[in-house]
Amino acid sequence: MKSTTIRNTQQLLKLNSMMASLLSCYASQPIKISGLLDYLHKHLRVNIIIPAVTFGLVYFLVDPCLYHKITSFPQTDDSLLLYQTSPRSSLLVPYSLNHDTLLKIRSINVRKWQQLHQYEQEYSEMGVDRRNNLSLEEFFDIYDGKWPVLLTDVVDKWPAYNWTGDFLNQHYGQEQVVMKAIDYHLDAAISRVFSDAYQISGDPLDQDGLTNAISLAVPLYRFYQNTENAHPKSWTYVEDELFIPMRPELRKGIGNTEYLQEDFFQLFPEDLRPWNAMLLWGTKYSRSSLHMDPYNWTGTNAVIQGHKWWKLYPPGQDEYLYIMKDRRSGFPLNCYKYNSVVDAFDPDLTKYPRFKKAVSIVFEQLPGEILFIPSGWFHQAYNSEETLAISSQVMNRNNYRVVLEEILKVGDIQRDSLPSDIDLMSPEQQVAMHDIAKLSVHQI
Ligand SMILES: O=C(O)CCC(=O)C(=O)O
Repeated sequence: MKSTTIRNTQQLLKLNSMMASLLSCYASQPIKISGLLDYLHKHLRVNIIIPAVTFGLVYFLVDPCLYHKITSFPQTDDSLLLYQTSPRSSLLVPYSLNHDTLLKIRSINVRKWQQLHQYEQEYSEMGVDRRNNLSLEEFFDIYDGKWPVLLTDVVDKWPAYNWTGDFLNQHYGQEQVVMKAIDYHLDAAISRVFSDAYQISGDPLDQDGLTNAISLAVPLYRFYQNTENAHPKSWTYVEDELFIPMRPELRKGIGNTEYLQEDFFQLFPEDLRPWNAMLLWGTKYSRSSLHMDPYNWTGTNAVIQGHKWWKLYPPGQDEYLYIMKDRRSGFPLNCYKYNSVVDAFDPDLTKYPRFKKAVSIVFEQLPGEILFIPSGWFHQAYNSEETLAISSQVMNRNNYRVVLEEILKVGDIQRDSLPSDIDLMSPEQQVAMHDIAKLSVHQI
């Protein structure tokens, strides 16, 4: 037999992809090794035995079930997309996200992309990359579900990019919004200005790590009039999940982007889909709580105006983050929410000493940029000036398993009511087979 070595990247990658298919087949059906080798030999026209075995070993050493090639998705030219779901992660048993595994997948994909590019592409390992013109394939391989990224050429195409405070105030000034108000000293301007507002959350309290936080319903113009009065210990933040979704003319202002097009939440009946355009309009010094998103989805945050600072905590640090237990999100399906009692931008280290050990990546987000936050990452945003932004989320090939687990955790859908062959189905079928519609609507 003529022995040839693998000469170029394309061959290598093709073999890579075949090995991935082989592994996914391995999980579900017996393999006839001799037939398989004939097949590979015919198609690659090289002696693939040694490299194939080497690759097989490497894959098994990294993680025997890292790769699952899901054929039901549209494939790119060379069918190289590898997905991070595992054929052996049965929906019939609890699942937890493994950040180390995801980093291994990422680093293998980084090598692939470094080979594909003729130049050296640096991917950040301690910070966040700013990217434009990013292909969908590179997005799924390197970032989605694995590492945060800022995209700089998405938001500027949305009509919403032209929204201003004046525009919102002019058209919606009289409409009620949900607004968080913080007043550390209670005697500051804020408690006087909003003393007649409808209070949603009861007495001021230390809420989600923020001292003396109250949640109010106020006409938008009241917030707008008061934006200049912010103080480091006294500020306001419109955080309204429903304001945009309830106004189709505003909802339309948020353009489609290819990175969010695959969204399995759209398979849910409309009344069970999480609202997906949260209005975030905050004064200087305002901030979110430190939290991980409900459903553990991939979160997005598009800054229209202003600047945000972020602290993002890679998964696996729960012991340092002082996470509140048994809190529910209030979204349809009412999945758990995961909020910390620590304000990462002003932590009380005497009260929460373990927080010192938490490692985060810190960066600034500029107007016109959209941030993608992977499942499992705790995060907190701080508006260093008055800032207008919209957050959203997606459930796709890279996080659907994690999101389904969150839905199962709530317990409205019993795991043992799932069909026994659910693991053999495509992700879309699995999501639909949860039959969120029938199983939960009756019980909510
Ligand atoms: O911009 C912010 O305040 C953070 C919003 C956020 O983290 C979210 O919507 O999950």
